[in-house]
Amino acid sequence: MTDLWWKSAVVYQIYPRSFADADGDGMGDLRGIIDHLDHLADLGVDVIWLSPIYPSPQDDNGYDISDYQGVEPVFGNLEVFDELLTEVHARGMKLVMDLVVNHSSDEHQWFLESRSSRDNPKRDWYWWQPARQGLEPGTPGAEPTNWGSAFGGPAWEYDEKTGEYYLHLFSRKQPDLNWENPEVRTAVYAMMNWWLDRGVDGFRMDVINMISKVLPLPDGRLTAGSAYGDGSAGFLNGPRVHEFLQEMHAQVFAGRDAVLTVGEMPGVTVDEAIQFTDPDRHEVDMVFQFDHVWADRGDDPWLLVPLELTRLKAIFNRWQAGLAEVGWNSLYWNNHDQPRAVSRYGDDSAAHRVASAKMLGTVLHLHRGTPYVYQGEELGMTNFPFRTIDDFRDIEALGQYTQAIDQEGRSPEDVLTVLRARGRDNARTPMQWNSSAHAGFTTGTPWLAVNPNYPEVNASAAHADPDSVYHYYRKLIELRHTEPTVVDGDFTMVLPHHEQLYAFTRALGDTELLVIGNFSGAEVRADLIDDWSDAELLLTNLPTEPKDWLLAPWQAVIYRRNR
Ligand code: TEU
Repeated sequence: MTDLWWKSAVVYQIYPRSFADADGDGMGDLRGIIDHLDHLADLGVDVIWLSPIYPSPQDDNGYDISDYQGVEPVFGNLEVFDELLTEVHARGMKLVMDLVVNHSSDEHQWFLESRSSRDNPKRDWYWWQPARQGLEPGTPGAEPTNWGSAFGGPAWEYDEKTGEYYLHLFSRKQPDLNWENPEVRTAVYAMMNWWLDRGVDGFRMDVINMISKVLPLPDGRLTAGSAYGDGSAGFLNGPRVHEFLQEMHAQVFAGRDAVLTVGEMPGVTVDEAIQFTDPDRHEVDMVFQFDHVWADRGDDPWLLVPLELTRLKAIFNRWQAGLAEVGWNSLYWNNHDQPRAVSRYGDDSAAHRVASAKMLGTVLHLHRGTPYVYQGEELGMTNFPFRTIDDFRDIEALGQYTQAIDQEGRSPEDVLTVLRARGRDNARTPMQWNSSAHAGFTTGTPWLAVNPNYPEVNASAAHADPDSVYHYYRKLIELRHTEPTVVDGDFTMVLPHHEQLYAFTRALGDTELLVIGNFSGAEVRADLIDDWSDAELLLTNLPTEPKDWLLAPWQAVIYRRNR
């Protein structure tokens, strides 16, 4: 058995504003979470990751924090937070917080001081720079570098009061903290220790591989059709990131053995991930990388590329092989930034929604790594039928829409087609609890519309139906808890070039598991070279077992045999 508890754990992510509203203001809250904890305990998850609940202007739904040591009043207060923590622990689960310290809100006290004058002691806590040499400050193109922000527009905001620009890789209300300044790091570590002393069980660290920047900040490569340079080489996995994380470990995590640390790292490579998660290096426990959710992305961001299963499998295979000896990865299809997996990589039509949601869960949960379930995934929740841009609330969708149309000459319909399929609001529609008004999410008016399929797709229907996605996920989670091969077994891809079937084995000691998922709406035969005829069927998502290895549309199977 493994000594690192989180290797056999399953994490459930809650996006608080969309989970459950107890006070009727249309926005989820901490009391709403407390009311629904049994839904999670019965599912069998070990850890809850809470997206940000701190005071925030909510420009990016809480990923813009104006006070790291409090609770946003819309969500509750510290007293209710402590109650939540107690209730989570009472059910044998852990609670992990979101740590957003690449940037703060522009309304954080630190930034208010920093922007107040050039000689303020906190000036250097953020990235302030003068206009590009020879250019008039505040005029187009005078930004210190050509970087674009993730949410559209330049990554620099001109501040007239002091005549300089500040850096924001995300919205202009999310200024980047300057990690080169040791005072910033000390303040962040103190805040983290404060939460851990309060009893929280760890942190998911937002874009933590962006905290170290290349000095001096370099211009990015310009690509055809894009208004800004790609600055990522200047801020992804920068020169001091390992040093900063090791320092954080020493200052915060040393001696706190049971905590969990997860580094969200867009663009991290396998080799870097090994370094980040090698236990001997004391950085983070696992990475949260993006390659498999970018598998349906082409060079042109405003063109939908259909999923090629062989591409998806090659990505997973590379990560499974790369971290086989040292390092650890997160496993996820969904989170608050991704469209719903059943609509993206499965089939959300009435005929196949349930089967394909279970198939996706089977394939994911049987890999090596720590699986994450994002709220609603356990119900097979789907993308939302967005019509116009007015249906979206996400700052990323709105900002990118404006940039693509106004600055890059795209057609609104092309951009909308991609946002409907990939937009983050797909994941953020309210959790569907039951078939009453607004899916039981709120008695008020929900901040974002509820998916109209809630009369059919909801938790109370799922609890009552033994064949629901929910009860199937329960079995997947239980399998990870009871079958060590799922946790520690070696991974081998089978049929890597097959275009419909995703097949692999896991092996540990005498035990070998075979997993096959049919990623298509057709019947497909698995032509296995190995003889698995004596194996025992552990789980399948359909009423009948395949005959002669003929898998029904979206069927998944898990077999076990002794070697
Ligand atoms: O997201 C990190 C990130 O890289 C995003 O750009 C994400 O890949 C993109 O939005 C997908 O379309 C984190 C948070 O998870 C996200 O919600 C925040 O908006 C972002 O950081 C800034 O804090």
